[in-house]
Amino acid sequence: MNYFLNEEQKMILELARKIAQEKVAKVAAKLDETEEFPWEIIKTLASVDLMGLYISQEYAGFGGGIFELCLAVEELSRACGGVAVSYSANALGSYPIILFGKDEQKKKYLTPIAKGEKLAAFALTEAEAGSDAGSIKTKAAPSGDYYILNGTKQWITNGGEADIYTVFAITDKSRGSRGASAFILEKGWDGFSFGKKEKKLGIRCSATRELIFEDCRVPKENLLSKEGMGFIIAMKTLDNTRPAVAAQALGIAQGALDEALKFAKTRIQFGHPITYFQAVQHMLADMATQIEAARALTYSTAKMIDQGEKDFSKESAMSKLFASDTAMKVTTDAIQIMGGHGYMREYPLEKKFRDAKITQIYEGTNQIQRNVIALELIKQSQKKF
Ligand code: COS
Repeated sequence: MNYFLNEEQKMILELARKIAQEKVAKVAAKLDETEEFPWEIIKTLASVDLMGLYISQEYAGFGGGIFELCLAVEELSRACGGVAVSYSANALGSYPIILFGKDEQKKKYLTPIAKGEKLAAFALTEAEAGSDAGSIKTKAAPSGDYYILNGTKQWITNGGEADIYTVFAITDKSRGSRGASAFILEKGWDGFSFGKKEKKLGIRCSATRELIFEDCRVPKENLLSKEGMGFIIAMKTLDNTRPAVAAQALGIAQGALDEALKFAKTRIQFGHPITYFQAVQHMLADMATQIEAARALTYSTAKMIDQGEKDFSKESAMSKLFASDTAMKVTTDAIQIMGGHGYMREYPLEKKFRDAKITQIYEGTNQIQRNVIALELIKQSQKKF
């Protein structure tokens, strides 16, 4: 399929592909085993200016958007889903500032992120606030020139590794989700510490930790937008970044198809490579078709966002839903084609299968995506008729 990339987009794709093939693929299995954060790769990405792809040139970024981010995430993910999410969680942490930051906040925080000097993270989830993001309990109480934060965030990607955190906390309990506010926090501040690194099924080299706030003093100038805007900031951020999860899923699926096809062409059974058999051919055909459909949906959504469309919650949720379900299906079938080989850790497929699962869960489970799609569908149909 030709997506008519411009020269800059072709360059981004080729650069990300080269790094994925030459640097990431070689260490993916080792990083999975050691669960070591991929700092070397992040430094390489920074050295070729890929860390600030979606940040405006005014703040030292490349000036691209979600589409460019998706191109890079997809390529990295073809080689390793864990590396890809460490890269894209940086965007997730940056987007509240990109969308709602004041100029001084953007200058101070986006510039080092764009240069790859600092890494960002997004902290919304809590032990009792996963799908129900409106029920967070972390509190931010005003006190002079500061807010005092108390509470714990759970399962924060890039937690402990990142320097800059966009954190959501309640400033007015009586207003429900409308009482939430968003803040920018820095690693190292008094009263801000981290829990242990979680052990995960997949994306193992990425860091997932608790963030613990104990009377953490946050300067008032680090409030994003206004008090009470936190939930909207979180929702708008997720609308923007869900296509990047779709791109991660797409990359995992494409990587799995690449492996299965390579194997099937050389695996001889009953006197033929197994690509000779229609049962295998049909599985390969379905995998390729689903991947291309997911890519078309994801790229169209990313372009819709970058073109400045106002309303894209539905399309964003659709991309994430369809691409992540595709990744799960394709990695399952890729293992089936490779049989026992696919199941063995000697081959990269079992890791891709483990990495795929999280894409159906984070940045909103696929059940939440279906809720978002259905509600938007109903809302839009009421507007039309
Ligand atoms: N953009 C802008 N505003 C939005 C919005 C969006 N995408 N989604 C909701 N809002 C607004 C609503 O319009 C409503 O505004 P008012 O207070 O003015 O009426 C407010 O936010 C509350 O919306 P709603 O009542 O729909 O919120 P719910 O508590 O029912 O939650 C879901 C809605 C389930 C969609 C939300 O909690 C969600 O996305 N959950 C998943 C969270 C998630 O992705 N977690 C992963 C964290 S990052 S790994």
